[in-house]
Amino acid sequence: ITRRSLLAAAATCMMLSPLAQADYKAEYTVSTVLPSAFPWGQAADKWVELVKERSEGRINMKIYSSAQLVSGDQTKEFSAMRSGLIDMAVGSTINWSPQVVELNLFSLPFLMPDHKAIDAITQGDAGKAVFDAIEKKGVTPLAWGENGFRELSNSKLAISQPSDLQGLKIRVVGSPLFQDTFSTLGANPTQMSWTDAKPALTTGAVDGQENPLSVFDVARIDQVGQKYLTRWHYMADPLVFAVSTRVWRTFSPEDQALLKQAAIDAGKWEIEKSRSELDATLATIRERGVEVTDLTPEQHAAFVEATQSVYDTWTPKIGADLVKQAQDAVANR
Ligand code: X2X
Repeated sequence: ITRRSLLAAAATCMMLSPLAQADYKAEYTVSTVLPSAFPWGQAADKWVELVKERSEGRINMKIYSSAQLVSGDQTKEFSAMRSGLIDMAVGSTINWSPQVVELNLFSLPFLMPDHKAIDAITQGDAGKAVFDAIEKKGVTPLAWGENGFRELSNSKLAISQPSDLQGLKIRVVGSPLFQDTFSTLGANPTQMSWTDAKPALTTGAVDGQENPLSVFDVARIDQVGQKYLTRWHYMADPLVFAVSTRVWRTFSPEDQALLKQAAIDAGKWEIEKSRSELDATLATIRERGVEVTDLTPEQHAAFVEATQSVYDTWTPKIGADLVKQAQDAVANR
């Protein structure tokens, strides 16, 4: 290596990022499953924008949506972040739950009846315990966002009681917990990625799926034969803004604080925005001819009762203390 080529290399580095610290990357990868048309993608957009602005262009992040950094396999996102293949992510608790068993907390059926219940968990001691669990696995969590309450759609019938699910093939993703929830209701759950979900609905390989209203709306799930939608609010998946801990350690304390505060602000903004859009989204879905079913308190209670076995199986895995902490937070909200 000549002195001249070293100088040339140094000059190139400086041209790429004149103000960056020596060990900073010119660009950091940010993984998401859903792109900018969805609240999830908008949460990531906001984070990137705030960081760029507040760091005056020193820290640049680039979003790779549709879980493309893990070839569409959203359940591999966490492992890829842990190993440093992905620098950062705005990810769903569902997709990370295969690696962080505590994240199954949010998938326990009917644990969280409303938005206040979600906040009581994420903003309290249970939320801190969940963040500790993520941290122990080599990823640094910074803030919460929201994918939303997941409602059940299908192509066959209006579902208002557990027996209506008998024999229905339902697409699920993430954790074996979902196999248990839908099996105990008499359905046939099939695990597949989001990339495969719409084609499977189109061909009728599956009869139904569950996702937040915003996802049903923006992805036009009504156009793939999903005529019935039951607003059963059986669970909600928060989003987590996070950085691979290997990457996190390379930032100065000031920039760590900057990244974290930007994530908190972006998450708050996205949670408020997505909640405020729910009524309009529901109206749009109805206008498209989808039959929407709301449960009576009795029907709701029947679903709660029918899924109790999921708690028996999963409470010991998630941690009895954490489940109790979350239930107390919900009760005292
Ligand atoms: O795959 C899904 O259903 C989605 C997009 O909601 C998640 O990534 C959890």
